[in-house]
Amino acid sequence: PYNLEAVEGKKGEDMVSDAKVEVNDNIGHFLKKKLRVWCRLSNGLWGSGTIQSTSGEESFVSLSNGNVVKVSNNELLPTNPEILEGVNDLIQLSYLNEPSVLQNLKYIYSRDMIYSKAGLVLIAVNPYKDVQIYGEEFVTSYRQKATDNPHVFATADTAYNEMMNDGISQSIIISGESGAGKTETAKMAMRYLAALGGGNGRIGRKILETHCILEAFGNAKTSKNDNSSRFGKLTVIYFTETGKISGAKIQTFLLEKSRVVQLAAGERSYHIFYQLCVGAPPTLREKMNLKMASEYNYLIQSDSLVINGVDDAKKFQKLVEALDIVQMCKEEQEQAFAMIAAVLWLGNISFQSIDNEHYVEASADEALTSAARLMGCTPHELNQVLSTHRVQAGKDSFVKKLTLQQAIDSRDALAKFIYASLFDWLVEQINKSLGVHKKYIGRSISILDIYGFESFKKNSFEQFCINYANERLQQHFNRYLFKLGQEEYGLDGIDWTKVDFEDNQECLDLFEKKPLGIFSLLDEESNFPNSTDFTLANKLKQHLHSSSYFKGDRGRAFSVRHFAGEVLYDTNGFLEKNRDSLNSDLVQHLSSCNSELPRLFAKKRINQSLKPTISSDTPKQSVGTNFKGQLFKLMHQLENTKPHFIRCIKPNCKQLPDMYEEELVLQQLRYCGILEVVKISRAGYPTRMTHLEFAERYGFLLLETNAYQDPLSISVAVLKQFNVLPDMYRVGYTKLYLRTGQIGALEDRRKQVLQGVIQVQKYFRGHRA
Ligand code: AOV
Ligand code: MG
Repeated sequence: PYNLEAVEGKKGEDMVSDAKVEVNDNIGHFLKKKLRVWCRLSNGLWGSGTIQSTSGEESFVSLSNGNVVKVSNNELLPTNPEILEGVNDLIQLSYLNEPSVLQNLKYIYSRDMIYSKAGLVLIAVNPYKDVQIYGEEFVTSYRQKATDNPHVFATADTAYNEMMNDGISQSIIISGESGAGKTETAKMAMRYLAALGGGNGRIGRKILETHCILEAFGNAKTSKNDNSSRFGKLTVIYFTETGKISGAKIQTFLLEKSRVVQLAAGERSYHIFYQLCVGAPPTLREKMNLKMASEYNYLIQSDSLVINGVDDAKKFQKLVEALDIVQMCKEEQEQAFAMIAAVLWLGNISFQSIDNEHYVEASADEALTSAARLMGCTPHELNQVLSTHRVQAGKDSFVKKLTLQQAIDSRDALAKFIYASLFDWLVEQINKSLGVHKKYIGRSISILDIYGFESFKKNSFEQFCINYANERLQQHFNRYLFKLGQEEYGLDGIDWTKVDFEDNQECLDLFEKKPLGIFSLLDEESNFPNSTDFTLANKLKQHLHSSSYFKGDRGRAFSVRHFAGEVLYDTNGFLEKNRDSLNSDLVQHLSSCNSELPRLFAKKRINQSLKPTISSDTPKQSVGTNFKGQLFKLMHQLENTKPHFIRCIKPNCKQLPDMYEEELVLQQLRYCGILEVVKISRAGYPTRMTHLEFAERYGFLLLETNAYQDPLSISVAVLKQFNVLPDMYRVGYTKLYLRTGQIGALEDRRKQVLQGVIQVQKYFRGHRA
């Protein structure tokens, strides 16, 4: 085992290489020498203290607050020497244990340096305040590689350089719980890339302005995050041969539609509703008969109309500026806002019974007339489509009146459809504006920012889909960092001690297996005419009880053991949301409206339903199955890129600065396997290159060039010449494997030499001229 005394007083660097891969160090040495240790306290947290005495299996530890506690020796862990406090990369810790990792992150966080690394993974702890680390001077210093402190800029820089050097498309994959900082991190990564590949600046600026638009329409205040993304987003930025941005494409995933008509207490609907209500200029207000947010039923149901510290009116100005920048004309902007107002007025439509029967019609009031006008139809037509339903019986059709609940459902379905269609249309418009010439599609950097893992008091179909997406992403993370890496060593003849990790394939099977996985069973039940949320719950319990990731609960509920914790789902509404059926009358109605957008939305829907589906008895692909398919495609897309992972950590649940809740942080580190990542990284050789790649890249640096012929000999000669220690690399049958940090010196040397060559060329050119 690694001897602490022997290296105390040495500088960090040496100590690290001495520390090797000792992970679960023997505490005996610490007991004997009465050193500083971590001990687990009765509240489950870790405290640091000094051993006073040991008898048998127990020790007395004097804590830093003066208290002395008696603890079992099993509850003691070694601390790291002070010189290692606040290391940039967790792989530098001599003793790798949970309290040490926690302490290190806390130390860094308390100094407002929110980034650190766990081997190949960048860790970002949400500061919940403006930290002064994103200014132009930071961009410049990362561009010039003047600093090697971990930063999202550094990660983006690496992705860019690898794309340029290797010609391989890259991805920056950001994960973490809701509120952990994914969206902010993604924006920073794009800002840096825009600065690097800006070209004439316009396209970069456009890409950055899309955030403001998509956040207005796709983000909302939830109980976890005031600006929570309610859709998933992949932004692919394309680059030319010379590294300039040539265009971009945004791909979105499953927007949470239900929020438009239904809100949980304390939450808000999409920002755009409030922004429009308070920010629209007088002429626009008049045109749309716009009122304040507090007058709309869809918005007042949750008692939350404003967000602390957010000026919705100002945000609206920004939104309009952004729409201008992506070249959406004023007319189109107005059409989009009219759809938002139409949704709001739809929510105010009320129904009254006719002739004392239990059938209803819409009250002929301001809401009905305003909604109708905004959609481009008459109040009469709108009433007709909301309160009746055309039924086809053989060749004949007749009109059926609706009950109150049916009419409300039909109104809400229309509102949701309009909103979701508007969102898709906006993304399409933005993509047109960012459009990229086919010639340039090739090198790209994709930035993935999805909705984070969520567990509320009540979890429905939306959380179910969101958490499934996170489960998929976690597997990509695991596979890349653990599985593939380790398998490769074995195949290439490298000696290797395996590091265990939690594979979530079984949990994914629970969702995806056919015919007995949740999605399949859900589809089956969605197609039964008499099914209810209860029959669905029973079916799931009946078929899935044997999975250790599934647990049936009372009534309609069931729970899933996700990688990030157990979540209890309520099947209420699952079938309806999965079917997402829209009465064809509503679509017909929209297609006959006078306004352009409703007609466009209807046309798209009709085209979609004409597309052939996999089996003839399912009229339309369900939402769940469709989402699953989208994610498979996404994963496939990502597998063809070199990934760069960023893990965002939420330091507290209150969205407050300077507050570090150890238990919460620990949970997140555990769930995503950060400790294992560190173990692998420091035991492993994360830089891999084939002998040929290596020889081609660095071979020219050799002083004695003629002595070597084959790539392998050239590679080894390079390593020797640059004094890379034997323990820092391994030679496989096909590849070279290097420990972290080894390639840096070689790259620097290569750059210097190349720069030198360019200088010489310039010199000669100058002389010739
Ligand atoms: P999320 O994207 O991970 O949640 P966000 O990126 O929206 O989380 O971050 C939540 C809030 O934390 C932001 O609105 C900021 O106030 C703050 N924040 C995050 N990162 C930073 C940073 N680097 N500097 C300053 N403040 C920050 V969700 O989309 O809910 O899964 O669905
Ligand atoms: Mg987000």
